[in-house]
Formats: sequence, C-alpha cells, structure tokens
Amino acid sequence: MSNIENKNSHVNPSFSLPTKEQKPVDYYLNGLVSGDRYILSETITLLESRLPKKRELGVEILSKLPVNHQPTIRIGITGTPGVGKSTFIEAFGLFLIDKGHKPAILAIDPSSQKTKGSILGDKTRMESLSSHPEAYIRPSATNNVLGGTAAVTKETIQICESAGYDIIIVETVGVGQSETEVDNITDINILLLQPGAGDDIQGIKRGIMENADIFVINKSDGAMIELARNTKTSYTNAISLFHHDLEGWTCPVLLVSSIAQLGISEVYDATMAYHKVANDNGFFTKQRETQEIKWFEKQSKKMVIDMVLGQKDIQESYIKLLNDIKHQTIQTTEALRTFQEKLSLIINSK
Ligand SMILES: Nc1nc2c(ncn2[C@@H]2O[C@H](COP(=O)(O)OP(=O)(O)OP(=O)(O)O)[C@@H](O)[C@H]2O)c(=O)[nH]1
Ligand SMILES: [Mg+2]
Repeated sequence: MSNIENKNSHVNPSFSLPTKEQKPVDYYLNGLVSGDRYILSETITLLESRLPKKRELGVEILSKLPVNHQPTIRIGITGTPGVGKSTFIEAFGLFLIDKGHKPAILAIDPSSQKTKGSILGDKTRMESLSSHPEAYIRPSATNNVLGGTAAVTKETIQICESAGYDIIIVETVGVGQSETEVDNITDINILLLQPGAGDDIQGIKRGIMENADIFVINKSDGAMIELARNTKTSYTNAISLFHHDLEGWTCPVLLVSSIAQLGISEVYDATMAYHKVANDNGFFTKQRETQEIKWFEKQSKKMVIDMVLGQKDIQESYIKLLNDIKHQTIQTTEALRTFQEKLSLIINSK
C-alpha cells in the first residue's frame, strides 16, 4: 500500500495495534502450528523474558500446544570454543535440508552474554543457513532468564518441534555445568575435536567423552590431514575403553572439514545409524522418558525450595540460622535440627 493510499484509508487513525503482551494465546498457537517463523521467535522471546507476566504467557502457550507426533531428533553439538561448531552446523544444516529435513539451531553460548560478539560471529558463520527458508536459527544468550538457560532451551526445542522442525541442533561450548544439562535434553551428542587434540585426551573431561555418541575431528584439511589421522587413531583407541549406554553402538570417529564440506555425509549417516539402533531397541523412547522424569524431579525440587524459602517466616529463620553459623554461635547440626523443627511446625500448622 502506498503512502497516499495509507493516508486515505478508512482505518481510524487513533486505532493502535495491540502491544505484544496483549496478543491472545491463540495468535501464538495458530502461528506456531502453521510454522510462522516470526511468531516462533516471539514465543521464544516470551519464554526468555525476565518479566514474570511475559514468561507466564510463554508457559501458557507451551502448555496449550498440541502434542507433536512427528518424529524428531535432538542433536547436541559440543566442543571447545573455536573448534568449529558453528561452521560445522552451517555445512551439516544445509546437508540436512538437502535430505528433506527442516533443521532448527539453538545456540547456547555463555560467553556471548558479555559482548554478544559470538552471536554476530555465528550469524556470519551460518550465513547460508540463516537465510534459508527451511532452517531456523536462534542464538540464545540467556543467562538469568526466569526459567534458567537449560529450562528455556528444553522449552524452545518443544516449540520448534511444534512449528514443524524435525531436527533440532543445540550448540554448546561444553564447559561448566550447562553441558551436562544439555545432555539431558538431546537424543544424540556429537563431540567436535581438532587435529592434535588426541595427544591430550586426558585434558578432555571424562564426562564429556562419555556423553558423546559420535566423535568428529573437524578441521581435517590442508596441512592438518596427517595429524587428523593420528588423532583419529588415538580417539578410536581411547573410545574402545568406554562402555556405551546404547547396546551394540561403537562411537565412530569421523574426519571432517566443515570449511571444505568434507565428511558431512558420513556424520549424517552415523547420526541416522545411531537413531536406527536406538529406535529399534527402544533406547530412544526410554531415554526421552528418563529425561522427562529427571527433568520433572529437578524442576519440582527447585520449585519446592523456592516456594518454601520464599515464605517469610521460613526465610527469616533460615537467614538467622545462617548468620548464627557464620558467627559460630550455633553448631551446624544444631542449626539443622532447629530448622527442621521450625519447618515441621509451619508445615503441620498449614
Ligand atoms: N581449516 C578449517 N578451519 C575451520 C573449520 N571449521 C571452522 N574453522 C575455523 O575455525 C574458527 C572457529 O570456527 P567456529 O565455527 O566459529 O567455531 P565455534 O566452535 O562455533 O566457536 P564458538 O562458538 O566461539 O565456541 C573459524 O575461523 C573457522 O573459519 C574447518 O573445517 N577447517
Ligand atoms: Mg559457535
């Protein structure tokens, strides 16, 4: 519509569009189910919001979303900063689209919180993918969100699946606590390594190696090829010492160059092979069930703690006891006993 037409339109000039908060739940639900990317982003923003009202609306949308019955695969991509995760995802994502998939990429990056530098970097590293109509990329620098980073990522996965994305890729640097939480929300974990990293297998946290299902030695190109082959041998030997939870699965170690787009189809084949083995023997479904149960346990415990400690009288008693311990006017055991008595008294009276 041109400006002139606009001026002559019959729309009441004092009419204003409803603000984001005022949009009804159905606006989001319809948008998500029809695969509207803008509404998908809007919904995730609600969930990431620090404002309780917005977050509540996000949770309401989530709870009203129809259950997604389409099969989906949730892939975790882990690796130290700079190993090439984003570059790999760009190549892998485009390959997935070629195979008829609709990938959604969620990047959790604790470091980007400070400068947002990585987010800008990711946009340029995933240039073709981010402008592709079949892909959805969501970089999240979401420290201090109300639900917690891992909680929001889990919810975001669900929302992306409802919006029709069948492969959800979660990129994480795999340092600190967040990576173990990500392992609890993905089906398959791909660990990215660099040539030469095999000389220092000890340096990689055992937990990270044990949680990996597919090992990728990225940057296997140019002068690095020989080193990459040696690294592959080291890892293949090291992996043979680990027992994998999925019966019958031996983690493959694959040589990849994300820049030259070499070895990408092997990663795809390995992913699908893993999915098949896991699906056929029920591991896949069982793992998702276990994840849900663990998640419920964890979140509900957190909820209980928040609610109980949020009660004024309990909180006061708690803080007083903490102070007493600090000033050594009470033994910790005694403080615990006092707190237990106080709790029982309050709970029983209610
Ligand atoms: N030679 C070579 N370089 C690569 C390859 N993949 C990535 N790189 C380079 O490695 C650097 C880091 O790549 P990223 O994809 O940003 O790495 P990242 O793991 O996502 O990094 P963070 O998100 O910061 O943790 C960039 O300069 C890439 O160009 C590869 O296959 N071969
Ligand atoms: Mg990255």
